[in-house]
Amino acid sequence: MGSHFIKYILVKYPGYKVINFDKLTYAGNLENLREVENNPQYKFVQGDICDREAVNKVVEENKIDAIVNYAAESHVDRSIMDPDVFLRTEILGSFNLLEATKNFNLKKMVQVSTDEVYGSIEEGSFTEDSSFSPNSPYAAAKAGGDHLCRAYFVTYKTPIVVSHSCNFYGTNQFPEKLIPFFITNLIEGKKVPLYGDGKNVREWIHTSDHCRAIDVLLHQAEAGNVYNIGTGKELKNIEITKLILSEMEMGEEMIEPVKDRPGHDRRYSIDCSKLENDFGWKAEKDFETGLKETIAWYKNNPDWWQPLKNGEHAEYFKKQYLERK
Ligand code: TDX
Repeated sequence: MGSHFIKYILVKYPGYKVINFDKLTYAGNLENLREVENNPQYKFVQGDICDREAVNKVVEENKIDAIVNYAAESHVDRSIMDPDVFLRTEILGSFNLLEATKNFNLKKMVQVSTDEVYGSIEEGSFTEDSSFSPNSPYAAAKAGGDHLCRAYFVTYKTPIVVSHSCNFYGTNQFPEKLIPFFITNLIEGKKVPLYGDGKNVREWIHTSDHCRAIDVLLHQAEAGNVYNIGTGKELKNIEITKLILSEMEMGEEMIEPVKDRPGHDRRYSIDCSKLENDFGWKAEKDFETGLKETIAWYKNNPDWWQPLKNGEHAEYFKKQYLERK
């Protein structure tokens, strides 16, 4: 998601200098930024937000005036297998960025967070005033980082805005998340493992709409505010699976019902009227169109995802598969 935002900002604000500070974990990929690597307004610095000194150095040396925190370990299944790195990145990493924002008097920090911190909701939608009730180690770690953001604003008036977004989809997404995982499995002729009864509900936003929302928060939102970023486009996993199958002209025999994810949240839903009322922001990308484009991108770019799925990460996918059998 961070690479989409960098490309978006460089086009929209040609005078801005963008520093991409990235640890390049398994999910980071400089290929995604190949088209801007020679742009004089863009610079890549490899580093970890958990490393306080490295964060301070990059902020000071580049006279950074704003931070957008896209850095996260983001995959729920991995957080169930191995939560340690999630806690460090989401909590300690956010803490280091908040410290830098405070100590170097930055103008703004935008925390990119998730609707998962609110937990599961059977009916209705969470607002920005809903309390946190995270259910996975990933969600609890994100909630920890977000609580720190709140505390820094209340205690130090650190200029922080927190965003809670629904599920992203689009191109260049590591092929472990539901949509790219299912698309790439089907391209490879493999079945798609649907957890539990397949009726868990998620709300979906295209990467382009998310970029527009973060742009608004970075430039217009008042410090101390929290905003939900959603689309209202709620779908059961089985519905998405059928849409993908139909677009790829394949049948439902490709669905493999598997054991449920432990602690699997039933439904996420957020009310994002605050974002619309304050700034007139609305999602623009129609889900069916965005999904078609995403499928076409994965079909046309096997060189991007095949090495990720079948190379050094093959072990992860195998382990996941065995867990769910
Ligand atoms: O193989 C699968 N089968 C399946 O049924 C996978 C990978 C997922 N699922 C289900 C689980 C979820 O109900 O699909 C749904 C979506 O799963 P993920 O893509 O893993 O996303 P989710 O668990 O909803 O979390 C995501 O949304 C919030 C992101 O991974 C987070 O980073 C984000 O903050």
